[in-house]
Amino acid sequence: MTLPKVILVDIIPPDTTPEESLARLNELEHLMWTYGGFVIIRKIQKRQLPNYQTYIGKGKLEEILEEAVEKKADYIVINNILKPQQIYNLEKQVEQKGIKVWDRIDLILKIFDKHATTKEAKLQIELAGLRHLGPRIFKMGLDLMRQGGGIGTRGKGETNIEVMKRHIAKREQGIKQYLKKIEKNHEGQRRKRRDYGFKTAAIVGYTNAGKSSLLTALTKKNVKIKDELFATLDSHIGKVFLPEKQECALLSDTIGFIRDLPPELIDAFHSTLAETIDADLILNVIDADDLELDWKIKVVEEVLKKLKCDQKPILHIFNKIDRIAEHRRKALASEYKNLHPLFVSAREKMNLEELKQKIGEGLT
Ligand SMILES: Nc1nc2c(ncn2[C@@H]2O[C@H](COP(=O)(O)OP(=O)(O)OP(=O)(O)O)[C@@H](O)[C@H]2O)c(=O)[nH]1
Ligand SMILES: [Mg+2]
Repeated sequence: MTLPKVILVDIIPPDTTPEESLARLNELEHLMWTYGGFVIIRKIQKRQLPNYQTYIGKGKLEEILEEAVEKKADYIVINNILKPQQIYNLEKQVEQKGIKVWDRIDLILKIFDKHATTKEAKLQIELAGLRHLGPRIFKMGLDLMRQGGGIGTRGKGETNIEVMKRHIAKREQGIKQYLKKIEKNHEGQRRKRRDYGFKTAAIVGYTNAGKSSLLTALTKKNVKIKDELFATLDSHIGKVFLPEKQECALLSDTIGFIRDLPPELIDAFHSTLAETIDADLILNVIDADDLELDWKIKVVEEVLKKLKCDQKPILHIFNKIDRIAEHRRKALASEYKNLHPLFVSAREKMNLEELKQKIGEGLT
C-alpha cells in the first residue's frame, strides 16, 4: 500500500524560537505518521495574524498550491485550528486536483477514528467531528444553493440546509443521549467500587508519555502500548497492591493530552475522562527523555484545570529514566524540585516500589 503524500504547514507568530517551531513541526509529523501519511514537504509561515479568508497568507499559499500540484500531494495539513470557512475556502482551490485540506483537529480526529475500538469511543469521536465539521457541511449546502442561482430555487436550497441541520442536530442528540446512559453506568460502577472501599488514582499525561506502560507495569493489566500518539482512547482500570498499606487501590489509564486540544473534544470525551475527574489522586506521567517536556507539563496542567482536577493531590512521575543519563536526571530533579519529581521507568520496572509507596501516601 502506498502512503498518501502530505504537505505540512505551520503558521506561527514571528517571535517563535527556531527550537519551538521545529518541535511543533516534529510533533505534527509524528501525528501524521501515526495516521499513516508520508510527509513530502514542511512549510512554515511567520505571521502575526492569520489570513481571514484562507488562514495561510496569499504568497505562501500560492507557493504551497503550486508545489502540491507538482508533487501530486494527497493532503495539505495545517498545524493550526482553522475556521470551517477557511478550510472550505482552501479546499475549493485544490479539490479538482484531488487534494484534501485538513487542520490539526481534522488530523487528530482521524487518528482517534483509527484507534477507537469501543462504541463509546467511536460515538465520542463522531460527536466531536459533527461539531467540528458542522458549519462546513452547512457551507457546502449554501454553496449548492448559490449554484442553483435564481430566486426560484433558493427556497429549495434553504430547505436542504434546514433538512441537513435537522438531521445533524438529531444525530447529535441521539449520541449525547447514548453517552449519557454509558456515563450513568460508569457512575454506578464507580459508586460500587467506592462502597467496597477502593480508592482510585488516575494516570494522566501528554500523549506517548508512557501512561499505559505504567498501568501495565503496576497492575499487570494488558493495555495497548505503542510508539504512536493517542494509542489509548478508552479508559482502563487495574488493581495495584500497596504493600505498605496491605491493601489494593485502583489505577485508571486514559486518553493522552495534547497542545491545542479543542474544548469540544474534551466535552465529547467527558464519559471517558470521568474516571480522571472522579479520582482521589492524579498520577501525572512525564516523559523524562523528551526535550520539550517543559511546555508539555504546562499543557497537562491546563487540561487538568479545565477538568477541575488541579486541586487534587498530584504525583509528578518522570518516566523513561532508562533512556536518560545520570546528569540529566540530576538536572531535572533540581529544575523541577517544586514538583517533587519521582523518577521511574515503566518499561524497565525501575523505582516502582517507591512509586507504590508514594501512591499509598497520596491516597490516605
Ligand atoms: N525506554 C522506555 N520507553 C518507554 C517507557 N515507558 C513507555 N515507553 C515507550 O513509550 C511509548 C509510548 O508508551 P505508551 O505506554 O503507549 O504511552 P501512553 O502515554 O499510554 O501513550 P498514548 O496512549 O498514545 O497517549 C512506547 O513505545 C513505549 O514502549 C520507559 O520507561 N522506558
Ligand atoms: Mg496509552
